[in-house]
Amino acid sequence: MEFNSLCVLGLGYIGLPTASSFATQGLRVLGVDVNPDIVETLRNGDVHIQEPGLRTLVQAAIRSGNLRVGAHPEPCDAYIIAVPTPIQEDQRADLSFVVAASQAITPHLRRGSLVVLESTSPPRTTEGVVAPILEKSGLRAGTDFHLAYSPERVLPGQILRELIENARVIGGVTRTSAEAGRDLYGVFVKGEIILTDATTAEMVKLMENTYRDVNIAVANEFARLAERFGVDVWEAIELANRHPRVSILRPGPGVGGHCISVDPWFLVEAAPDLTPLIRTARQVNDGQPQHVASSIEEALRGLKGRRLSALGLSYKAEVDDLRESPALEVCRLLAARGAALATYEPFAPTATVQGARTAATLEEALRGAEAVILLVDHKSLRGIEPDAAARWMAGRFAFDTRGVWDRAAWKRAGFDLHVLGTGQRDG
Ligand code: SAJ
Repeated sequence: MEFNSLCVLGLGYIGLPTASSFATQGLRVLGVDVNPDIVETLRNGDVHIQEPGLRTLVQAAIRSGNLRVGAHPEPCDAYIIAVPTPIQEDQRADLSFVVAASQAITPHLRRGSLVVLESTSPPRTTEGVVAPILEKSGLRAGTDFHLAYSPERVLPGQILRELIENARVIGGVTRTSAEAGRDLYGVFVKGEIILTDATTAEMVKLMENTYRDVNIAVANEFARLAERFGVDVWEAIELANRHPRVSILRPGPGVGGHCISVDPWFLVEAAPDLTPLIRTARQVNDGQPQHVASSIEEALRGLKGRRLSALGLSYKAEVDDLRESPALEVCRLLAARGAALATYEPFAPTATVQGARTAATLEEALRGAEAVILLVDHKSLRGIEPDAAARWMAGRFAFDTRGVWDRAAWKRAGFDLHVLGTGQRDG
């Protein structure tokens, strides 16, 4: 099949780079977003998301004349739905954006059109939620129009490269629908394109992120065990990973972001009776900020009025994204327990935490502090000079939740350095 026009609904982390990539390959693309601020920003040649290389790509797409942005879809050969599927208070997926996007496409649907859902969704969403809405057009999915699910699998911070190079799974409600999807993504994807059915493709996405969440949960539990038994978990993991069939991930202050901390719940919601392990892994990772805050409180023998400096607020290194960030949660807990906290996030210098002071520079964050806590392993924070920290700070307590600081150097500078997952052995 050949596609000349495409409408991408949702211009976020996935929709915007996807729309731009198609446009720079010559397709006529309409990017649609319900948020008028996003449409306005893009029309003004600006980009609302920080991601390496994205600004250049979007500007090239707009300059080429192939990428337009607007608030409503128009008749096109193909439609990609890339809207958020947030999690509600009760840990169930909020599909209202997927529903609204499907409803917006329905009046424009024609015989032979292709619709692809990319948003991470519970199993059977494509067949059970999207298809019935689109079929209100009077056309039948898989017979009159093509319908497929294709999960995005790109890593924030490396989106542009991974969008092109990663293998892409396309699951159709029929084989012909999957093939239509392959013809569309083949325009810019260089990785392998693998065809399957829609529900398998939905499961693949959820399984990938759940596997990672469970692996991190076991690493966090190993860290707690190591603390109790006087072991250094970082050394133990490194040694265990020498085994040819073992690959343990890294412990830390918890799991954040809008994917791994959310997606496993979609499986728990779909089948609570079958998912005790997945649920427990989520609870272990969600409990990690609490564990870190309590470890700091214990090591400092109390938090009330203590002047602490927390470094890093984003959900992981080298991104400005604060969604579901465990670092933020640790800060909230420390502030709530009475610490006089200063925070510093180099990728989002104006980000605030209730009850804490926002520092614009590292020096401002550290000046006069009794204790420094590393929450995110940004390159610039990993490489902090302990001697400089010692000059600015009033106290000599340091806590590394990422296992990255050079222990000998911090000790040489006079610090009492505590590292998550390392227990003290008596004697
Ligand atoms: N983390 C650890 N220990 C580790 C690895 C990560 O504590 O060893 C923490 C991070 O600090 C962060 C969280 O886990 O808080 C998630 O970070 P991440 O880098 O593992 O993943 P995301 O959420 O940025 O991106 C994931 C990726 N999925 C997988 O690697 C299976 C990406 O490929 C997906 O496209 C993305 O989710 C998504 O959109 O679903």
